[in-house]
Amino acid sequence: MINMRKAAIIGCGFVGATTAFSLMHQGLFTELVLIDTDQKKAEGEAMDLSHGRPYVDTARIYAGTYDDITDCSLIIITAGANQKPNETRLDLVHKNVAILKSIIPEITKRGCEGLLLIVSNPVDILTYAAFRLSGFPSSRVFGSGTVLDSARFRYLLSEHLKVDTESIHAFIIGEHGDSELAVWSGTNVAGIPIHDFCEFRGHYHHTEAMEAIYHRVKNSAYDIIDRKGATYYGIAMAVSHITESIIRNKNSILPISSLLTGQYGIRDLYLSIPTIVNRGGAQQPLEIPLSGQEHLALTKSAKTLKEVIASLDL
Ligand code: 6V0
Repeated sequence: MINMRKAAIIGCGFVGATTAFSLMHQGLFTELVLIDTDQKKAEGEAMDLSHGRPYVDTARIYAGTYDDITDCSLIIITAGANQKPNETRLDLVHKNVAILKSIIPEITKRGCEGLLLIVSNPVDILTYAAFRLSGFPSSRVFGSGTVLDSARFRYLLSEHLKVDTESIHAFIIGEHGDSELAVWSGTNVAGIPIHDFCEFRGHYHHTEAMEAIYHRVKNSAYDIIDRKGATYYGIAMAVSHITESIIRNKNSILPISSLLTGQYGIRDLYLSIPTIVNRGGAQQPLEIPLSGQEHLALTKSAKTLKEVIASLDL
């Protein structure tokens, strides 16, 4: 039996602990289990977080074991090495696939029926690995994908145009990584195509502005890691946002990493395209319109990921 108000976080480093903090504030769960190979770290985080319980409408939060997760509705995996300066996400692949191979059997052998949300990097490859290793249907296995990148994109556009992020409709799709792309052709502000809106706001150098914004989005993690060693607040809020869509059964359209089954001519690969998300997980990856150039960039992104997957023993 699944308990919709119970979730687990596996990996209690920067991202896991910050995600727990963010989820506590949302009040979606009555029970939150923290698991880490470093049991003392998980205990310390659970103790620290629990001391805030009088101030939030949440959750018993505790350091647990895999036996505690059998009835969880959602298992968030944030275990694994993070990027060091000058490392790409793809550099982490072998270390983190090995870690995933130790985690997934612990989940499957307990007959857990919850959803798996993968956050560890390289997230698209690890989500594919989790799908293959778990044998779960693809709707139950998905990654945080480019939800964070799309938030970064909307934030930068909102600063550029001086309008609320909520009025900006824009997606980053493809790999959560160096080959991701901005869907400029569909970007709009309150339904007004982006270039027209830019001109309303006095911006006319579209090519330069698009280049600059895209590069800031793509390099955000490098820029943050360079300054503070890791990124975690933004991703924690992105994970909470995805979680809310699941638990509140919202049918939100989010660019999570989901299994492509022929969309854009790509199949048997996880990458991010806008997908309907609800209580059942990743319901329907949507083939949104792309320009010819964007389609080409997506195909290239897919090729990069396929090459990495081909080098793995899954
Ligand atoms: P961290 O602070 O080093 O924490 C990793 C944690 O995982 C540590 O506490 C480890 O003890 C634990 N761990 C390692 N192996 C296992 C295991 N087998 N079972 C349980 N726990 C284990 O890293 P941080 O929290 O900064 O990053 C975690 C992962 O998230 C990395 O792969 C990052 O690259 C990735 N990120 C993903 C983002 C995204 O947008 N998808 C964004 C930021 C980071």
